[in-house]
Amino acid sequence: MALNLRDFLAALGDDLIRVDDEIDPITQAGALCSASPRPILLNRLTGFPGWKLCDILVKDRKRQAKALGTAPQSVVRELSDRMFTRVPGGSKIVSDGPCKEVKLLGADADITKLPIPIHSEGDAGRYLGSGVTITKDPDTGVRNEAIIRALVRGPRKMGFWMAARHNWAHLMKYQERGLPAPMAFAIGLHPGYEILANFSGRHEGYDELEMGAGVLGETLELVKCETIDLEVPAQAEIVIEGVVPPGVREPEGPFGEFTGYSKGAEGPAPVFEVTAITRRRDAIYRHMQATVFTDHQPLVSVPMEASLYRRLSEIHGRTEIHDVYIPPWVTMFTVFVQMTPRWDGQARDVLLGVLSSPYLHPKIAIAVDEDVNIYDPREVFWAISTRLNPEHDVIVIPHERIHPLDISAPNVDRSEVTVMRVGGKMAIDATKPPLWRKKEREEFTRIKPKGADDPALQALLARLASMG
Ligand SMILES: [Mn+2]
Repeated sequence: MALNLRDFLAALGDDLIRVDDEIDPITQAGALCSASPRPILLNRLTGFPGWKLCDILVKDRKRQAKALGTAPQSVVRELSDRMFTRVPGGSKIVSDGPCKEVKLLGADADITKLPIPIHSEGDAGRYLGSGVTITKDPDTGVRNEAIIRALVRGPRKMGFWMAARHNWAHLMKYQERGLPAPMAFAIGLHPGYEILANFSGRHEGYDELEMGAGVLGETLELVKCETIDLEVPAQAEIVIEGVVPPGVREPEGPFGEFTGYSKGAEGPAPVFEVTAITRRRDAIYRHMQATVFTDHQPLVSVPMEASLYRRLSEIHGRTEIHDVYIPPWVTMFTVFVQMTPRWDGQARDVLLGVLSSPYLHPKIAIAVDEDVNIYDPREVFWAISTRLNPEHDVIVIPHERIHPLDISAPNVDRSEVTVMRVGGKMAIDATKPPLWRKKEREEFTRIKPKGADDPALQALLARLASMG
């Protein structure tokens, strides 16, 4: 049974918010998806008869767990284990698939006929922000995936900004040879694949979708594109095929991003020329609203949390890391680590590990102990307030490379490669004294209100907790 978007939506049951009112996807979907607390499906789209649009599939741990087939409290550990032990999953080329039910070639391949929304006020236009972007290394034949932003510039033309370094390296190889680079956008996959598409670490000999197949425990079915030399997931709702002509640059942006701002990356950018659209007959448009507190942050932060979990666990040979959390409300720039430090300096080294990883996002790293709930910001601020001595426990590191969309630091170069920002990073060690300082650590044992463990009070305590 091949995993796909529509089966995932069906399995959500009443968890899925179904909107039957007629909605203009271009001008109204952005606000609705942004406000939706859980998965949403727009059933009637003005100007796009027969189409549906969905979003907000993996915003919180509960739905991430559903996408990955695990429990909410073990998303990070389980994903980390599967990503690095089951890799790579199998893939096979099949001759046909659901994404080929409708084939639109030449002038019929008109992307303006897809219900692609304007995400935010002030955006340069309609943006495809949900396409799993597929390229191939012309030397090794290994594909790469990432999710990028692409501006609809006409029926068969998009402009795009690409921070994804592996895809970019592929495009540059074609450009150096003066050749158009084949590229495809696969829209509407099972969200487990969408999460893995955002993995940024090294993968040699396999791509992110095959990594996803390993994580999800299935064999990925791929079909060949109609007009370019590339393979795409057979179960996709929609596939846009095309080429990136070498050396062509045109203005792109502004585009409201996951940071809550629309500035930071606009400028000359490559273009994508559409050669074909293939899709399911009753295709569902998977949107990823790119504003704050949407799917946009967890789609990137979940593989980042899992990668960091593994990376940090290896510091000093073995470090007891319990969980890693990058809340959607910190725009991926702050990372919470729950750990038990054994030795002096261990928490600091873990924090430095957070700040120097395959990912450029982490700017602020905060470590707390196992008795602090990292999913409750009040708990984290309690730990910072009571366990932190700022003259010893805060490290500010100057002159680091930071995320291209972090406009708090200056853009030092808008080169061919990417926006280059250089700024500070900060490590905050809010852990207790380490295990080997037993006596000092004990002083930080949290007090419990009298009666907290009294069996006779448990029902009443639960009732009070539920009333908060
Ligand atoms: Mn990659």
